[in-house]
Amino acid sequence: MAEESSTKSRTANVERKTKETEISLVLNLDGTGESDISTGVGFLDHMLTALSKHARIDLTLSCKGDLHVDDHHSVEDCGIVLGQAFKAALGDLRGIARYGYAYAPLDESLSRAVVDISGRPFADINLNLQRENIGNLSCEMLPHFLSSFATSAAITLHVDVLKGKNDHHRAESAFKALALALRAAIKREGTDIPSTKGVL
Ligand SMILES: [Mn+2]
Repeated sequence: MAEESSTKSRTANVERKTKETEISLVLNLDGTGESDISTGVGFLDHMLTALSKHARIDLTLSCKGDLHVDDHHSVEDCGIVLGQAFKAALGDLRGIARYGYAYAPLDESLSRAVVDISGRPFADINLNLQRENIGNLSCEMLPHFLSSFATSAAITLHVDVLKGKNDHHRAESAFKALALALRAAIKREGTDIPSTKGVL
């Protein structure tokens, strides 16, 4: 049973349709970092491509949202669906490292991400972005995306941009730090449930 658990592929396929967005997402946590992402929000595509690449997670994501309103529903709902898929793909959490943390720079910017795949939804996100928008993405939606992801994935997530002068760099270093932290946390190390409670 434990043997089977450690070799089982960790994948998920989530479809979600509301009056605001229609999203289709396929995730493989044991991938190579291949992605095909089209959310309608260019900078979010750029961030999720980096997340996939550096977490070594395969991600196919398509979102058709109400961008005639603004980017809010599309960005938030992509975070929710990514979290749902992440939680589903992880399954019973047997054998995973559970904790992960990483720093990632991008030129002058430096970010830190700390993850606990805990079953406890909590996010504290400080990106310190200065601009209103990056392309057609509202900067306020990036912390909202990360909070929505953490809540629906039922993980504890702290992301802090520690340094930076350029918002594109700040955001990208944050997503790269998150990718590296997730990669460490989802790594399969054994067959135990990594909790003194025996359950996560
Ligand atoms: Mn970039």
